[in-house]
Amino acid sequence: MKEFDDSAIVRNGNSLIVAYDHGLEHGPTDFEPNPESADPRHVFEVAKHDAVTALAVQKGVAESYIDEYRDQVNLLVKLNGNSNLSSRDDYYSPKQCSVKYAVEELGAEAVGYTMYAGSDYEDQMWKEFREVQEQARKYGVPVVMWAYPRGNGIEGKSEYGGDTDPAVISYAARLGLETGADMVKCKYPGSREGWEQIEDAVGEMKTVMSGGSKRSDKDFLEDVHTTIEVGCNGLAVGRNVFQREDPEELLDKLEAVIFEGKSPENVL
Ligand code: FBP
Repeated sequence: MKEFDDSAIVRNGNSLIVAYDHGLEHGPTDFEPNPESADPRHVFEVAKHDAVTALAVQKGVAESYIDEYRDQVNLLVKLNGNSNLSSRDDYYSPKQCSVKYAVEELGAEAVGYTMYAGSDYEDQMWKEFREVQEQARKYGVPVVMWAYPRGNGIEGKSEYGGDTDPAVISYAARLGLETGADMVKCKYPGSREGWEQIEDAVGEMKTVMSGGSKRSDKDFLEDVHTTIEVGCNGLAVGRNVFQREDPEELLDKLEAVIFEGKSPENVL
């Protein structure tokens, strides 16, 4: 495949991915703070912002809207997903779309896959991911792993420090390197040292911070800037963008922090 740095979803080594798969992952409740965000067209319009290097959506949303936005939005098709309605004995995110379909039919520039390392279903997900990664190489598109350590294998252990435990997050990130991801998307572990631990584990592989629930511009930009300072390659963000009534304003600030290396104090 062509070098990841030359791919459409990277600019000057970094990425700002707007994630909009929440209708599947969390349901319409995530659209309540800003009801117009329930309309995918609204988020495609937001993703036209210069700062955004890709929009991550599930295949159905891509099918319905991408033709209209192809020239202005780089498509990242999220290949698997898991609703809040299901009741399983452990975390599993079933695959809904093949790489072939994403690339040939939808024109995806990149693909994404959630890996719940630590789940009892981990083996099944590795098998799916292996197919995804090898097909992605065949088609020359980068693979972003949503690296989410969750499940019975870790959550019951006495040494587990919760979902911001840097030891567990960096292990999950390392699995992305080991299995051939081009980029891992990780939850912020709560500190600069925590993100350094992630960077120490992943070699040259790219990392992006996962946005999380909506917080103030200041708090959000400080976390983003902290990660960028220690080697992170950007952000994959959903709620902090589409739950705002004026997402363009935040995207302007994120552009300055992620691509121009500015500090939050300089942009707020
Ligand atoms: P946010 O920035 O809103 O956290 O979105 C990133 C993301 O990974 C989405 O792609 C996904 O829908 C959601 O978070 C999953 O969050 P969680 O599994 O923590 O509920």
